[in-house]
Amino acid sequence: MARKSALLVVDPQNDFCPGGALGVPHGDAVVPVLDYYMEAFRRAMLPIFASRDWHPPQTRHFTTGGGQWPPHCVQGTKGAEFHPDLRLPEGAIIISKGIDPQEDSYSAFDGRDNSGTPLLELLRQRGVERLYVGGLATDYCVRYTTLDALRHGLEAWVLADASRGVDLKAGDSERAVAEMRRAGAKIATLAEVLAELGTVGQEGAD
Ligand code: VGL
Repeated sequence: MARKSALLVVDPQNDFCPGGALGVPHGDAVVPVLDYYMEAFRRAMLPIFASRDWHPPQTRHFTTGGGQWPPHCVQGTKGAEFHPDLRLPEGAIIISKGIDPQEDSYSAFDGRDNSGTPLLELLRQRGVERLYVGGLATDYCVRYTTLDALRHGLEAWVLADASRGVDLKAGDSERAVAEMRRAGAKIATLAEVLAELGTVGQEGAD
């Protein structure tokens, strides 16, 4: 049996791109790469999820509520919209997180689709065993999401060429990658993933 795969693009939102409220250096560089990945998963007819930070105006996550971050990705604002070059295929499932004003919700596994179903349940419903994760930011949402995926027994692949980090402290992203690897994640780039997708349906044939 082929391992059922899904793609999760994490928080490719205006506020995490240069010029945004919490701009990740070169964060916008992930967008065209994520577009390639999404096109490949669409062609392979595999599920595609896109998470977004979707905060209320007041939350403990923001400096204004005693938290660590300047206000960003407030529901309904331009900053919370996906980057305009992100080409979400039809059928892609949007996962909103950070809605609870008491929670940081870095992980997409804290998020739900628009009918309120949690990400893990959506993955289980689709029989997903392997999750490919890329986006913003390597050292926060990609990291927490990947570690949660592993904790829930999924195989997790981090898309190195489609992720960028905040790097509040120099080296944070490298440390995050090392931590995810130690926890069991694989690190991959587009060429490797395309090769894997090419084998979908053929694995275990021999
Ligand atoms: C994120 C910092 C604060 C992220 C979210 O999406 O990685 N980082 N909130």
